[in-house]
Amino acid sequence: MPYQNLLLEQAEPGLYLLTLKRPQALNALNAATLDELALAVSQVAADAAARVLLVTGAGDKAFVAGADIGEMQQLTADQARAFSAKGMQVMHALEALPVPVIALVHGYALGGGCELAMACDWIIASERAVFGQPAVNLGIPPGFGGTQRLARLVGRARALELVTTARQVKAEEALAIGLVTQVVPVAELRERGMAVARSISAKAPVAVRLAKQAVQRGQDLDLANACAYETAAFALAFATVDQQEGMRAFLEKRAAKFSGQ
Ligand code: CO8
Repeated sequence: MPYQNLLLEQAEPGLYLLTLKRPQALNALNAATLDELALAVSQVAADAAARVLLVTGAGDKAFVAGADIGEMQQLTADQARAFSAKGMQVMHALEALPVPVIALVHGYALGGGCELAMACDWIIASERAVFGQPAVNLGIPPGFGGTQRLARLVGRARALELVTTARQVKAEEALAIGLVTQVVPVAELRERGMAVARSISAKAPVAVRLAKQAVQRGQDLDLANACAYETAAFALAFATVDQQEGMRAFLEKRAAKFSGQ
């Protein structure tokens, strides 16, 4: 699939790597990039053999430096609503992918870039990563889900502090507040992401998908219904060949060979 503003490759079978690539604007998200992102996400969604998606930014300076300010400047309120809705749709689609999605953030992840990273299932950051929601500096609030996903990740008070002050957060603080799950040296970021992706792809694929769904759906439910959802997912796994294989392999003291069935 020919993309202008991103690269979608299978680094290894089932392991997709999506790289945002608009060097002239530090990979900022314009409407065309959001359209391509939507297409790329649907391409991964359509591949039953997909196991993990890694999302990163090209160049050494930025993951994504936000929504494209040049493009946003002239928007009317109606156009701004449509632009926000388009961004929201892409973030939802990314989040709804059945496989784990991991953001690899090596530089600036600001505004829409931070929102994109937060729409991934988790974030691995390099020591040079910088996060922030600077939209209020531009006279707007966040518009791609930042107010909501940030609050869910780091809590209401911290989210409010960050979106109202536009304060930037470096990698170590991002780790301390739960915005990222680990911080690694810059040179190791991609390999660390690949290592995590390989470890996931060695597990039973249906179980991984069921686990992701249960965590995600459960967050929007009360505890009793969320646990009922988990029970349903757990039961479903017992209809798979891989459940038989996984347990048999344990009892036979050998490594499991999962087929995805
Ligand atoms: N949009 C467009 N162009 C950008 C953006 C951006 N977000 N960020 C950087 N660029 C461009 C710069 O204009 C510059 O272009 P040029 O070389 O032609 O002058 C080039 O990228 C390099 O940037 P800098 O020279 O500024 O690089 P520095 O290393 O000096 O600074 C920073 C790097 C700190 C990342 C700086 O570029 C910066 O502050 N960028 C803007 C960050 C920002 O405010 N992002 C948030 C935007 S708001 C948002 O994302 C809300 C999303 C929801 C919107 C919904 C709308 C309806």
